[in-house]
Amino acid sequence: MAVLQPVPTLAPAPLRVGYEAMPARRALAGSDVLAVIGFGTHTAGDDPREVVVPLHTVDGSVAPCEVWRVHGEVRHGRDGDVAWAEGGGYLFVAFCADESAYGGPEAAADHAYRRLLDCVRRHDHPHLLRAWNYLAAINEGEGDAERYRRFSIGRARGMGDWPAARLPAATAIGHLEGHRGLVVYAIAAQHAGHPVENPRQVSAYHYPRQYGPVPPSFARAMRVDTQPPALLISGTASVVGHATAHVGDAEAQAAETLLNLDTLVRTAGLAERLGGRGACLKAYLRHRGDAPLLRAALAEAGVAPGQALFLHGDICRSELLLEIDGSFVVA
Ligand code: 3EB
Repeated sequence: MAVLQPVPTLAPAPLRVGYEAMPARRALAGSDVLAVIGFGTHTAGDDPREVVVPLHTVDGSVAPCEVWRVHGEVRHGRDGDVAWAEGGGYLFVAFCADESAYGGPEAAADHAYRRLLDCVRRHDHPHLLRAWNYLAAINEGEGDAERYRRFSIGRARGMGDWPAARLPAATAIGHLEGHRGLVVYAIAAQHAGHPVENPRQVSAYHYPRQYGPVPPSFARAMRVDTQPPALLISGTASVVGHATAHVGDAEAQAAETLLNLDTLVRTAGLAERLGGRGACLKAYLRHRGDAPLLRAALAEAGVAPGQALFLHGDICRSELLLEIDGSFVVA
């Protein structure tokens, strides 16, 4: 009887990310560049790999670009209202639009996710690793009418029957601009990542009814088993179980958030310390005045100043004063 030989599977090459203090057009010159994320209110150029997130740094300084690189040549293009870039086993997809054209955050998120997932499937990179969502006035509206909840309902509808076990790590933050620009972008891969949940927290996709009619669609983190491995960490805040901890106390929220981040990194089996090699974090603050205490807490956790970008934005629960996402941690 013939012995079946195992089919050799090509190990995916690592995805790299870092903050680079240069104009986007210079960063885009690299043929290995999958995406360049800028922060501010300037308009993006024509390159489909560039996205501008309408958030300012807490001190008003010019933000560096967040540059994502792969091993290999990147091809890019546009498919109607979705921008895409593909290379090295990864796919970047982005949707940026004025949500008013869809009548609000719910319909806009529904449309954005439908279009982005269509693109992910068409490009044969079916494993969604990480998604970022930025919308205006995220806490406006009471109860289930809150804009974040409407966004979350639309996102869930747009994702259709996407299984909970395959949800990406994600961030959802409110911007403070007058316009109703919705920015959604994501990274997908040919190879599956491994979702990581936080044992200190209820999985967001199991949140009880009190947080909205549909639970938010995201995993706490996504481990990518490249050599070296990587961890894409969702927006992480002062949530214990499913409750907001330390309402009104930014310092205690910072400590709880760092404990949640540390728990995720350890649960994923990666780095010893949060500020290890390759950490690239974004700290979002509802009040700019809380930046010094968060900087001090991050320094204490071993995060170097250049590894964290501090942005002024609203968190999706009005009692949350700050949130941190760890774009990447390499063991
Ligand atoms: C939380 O832990 C905070 O809706 O995509 C964090 C990260 C949060 C992502 C999302 C929401 C989202 O529940 C909120």
